[in-house]
Amino acid sequence: IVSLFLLVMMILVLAACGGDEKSADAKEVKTIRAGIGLNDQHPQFKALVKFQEIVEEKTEGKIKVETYHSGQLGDDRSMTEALQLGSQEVTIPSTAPLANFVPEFSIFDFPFLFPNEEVADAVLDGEVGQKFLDKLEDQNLVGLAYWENGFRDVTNSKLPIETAADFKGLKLRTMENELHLEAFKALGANPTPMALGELFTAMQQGTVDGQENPVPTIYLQKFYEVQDYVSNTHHIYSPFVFLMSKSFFDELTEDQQVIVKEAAVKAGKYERELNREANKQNLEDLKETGMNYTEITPEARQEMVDLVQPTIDKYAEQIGIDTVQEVYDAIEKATR
Ligand code: TF8
Repeated sequence: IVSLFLLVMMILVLAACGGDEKSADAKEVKTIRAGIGLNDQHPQFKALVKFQEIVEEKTEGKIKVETYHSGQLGDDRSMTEALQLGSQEVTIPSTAPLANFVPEFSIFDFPFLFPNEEVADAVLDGEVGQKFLDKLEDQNLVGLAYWENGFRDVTNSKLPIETAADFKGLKLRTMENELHLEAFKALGANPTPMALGELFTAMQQGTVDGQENPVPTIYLQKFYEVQDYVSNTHHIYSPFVFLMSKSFFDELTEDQQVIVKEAAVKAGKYERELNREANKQNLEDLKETGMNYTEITPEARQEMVDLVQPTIDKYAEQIGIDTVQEVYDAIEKATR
């Protein structure tokens, strides 16, 4: 009887230990709540579903991904804060609101920085891009990949914008980012920062005359219902950053960390592809809605470049000339 008792005890102790802690962790199912501001028609959401598929398949269901769109969990800024607190696991903001957490991210929002998407890909996916992602760790955030929001174009309800002079006095919504605010002041506009979720109503009620966003957003968020004019200013290339809460990331096993990282990169490649198709398709769609489309001449664009240059210089100094030069060098190298 004593030996039977010992045997039972041994089995119980072994069962309670269940091997080392890591494999105990691996048995439990973890849930990623992933939220974005745009709606479920946008390439960003379609690619988030791709991320979900890859992660759930590769982890054999050990990590579950719940997807939320249209700001159901909040806007870029509040969701990023939720990641810091560990009450949400994933969000994919533009770099502009992220600059409120890591100021250096403002550099990617320098007007007219990237000449085209391919150069942006090379710089962001390269060593320089990674250096910026590393800066997020101090903020309890992990940057897993760059996705694409894209080149931003101006829309409004007052007049076709052809030259810089047309910005004069225009009430323009900007993202919550100081550099954006100052750049539009330099162009002569009257900018107001606001979260994306408030924007449609603000345009509808005339609180603002216009806004600026990439074409897929203008079309898919139905801004054409309250805006008459769109110009291809392409004034800023807006990257997205795929963010994960660092406290959540640290709880994953090493294998799982590799899986989420690779899934974010792979889904990001897919997102960029979809987004570039959407850029072309949705511009045609916008014209079909009856929106008035204006192409900016090279001369008019150069005038805009000259007007925002002092703002760029000011922020370049704040960020640090060496850091800025590194980005400029990487752009030059990728452009050659
Ligand atoms: C903006 C941005 C947004 C995105 C989205 C909320 O204008 O371009 O559309 O950051 O994730 O606020």
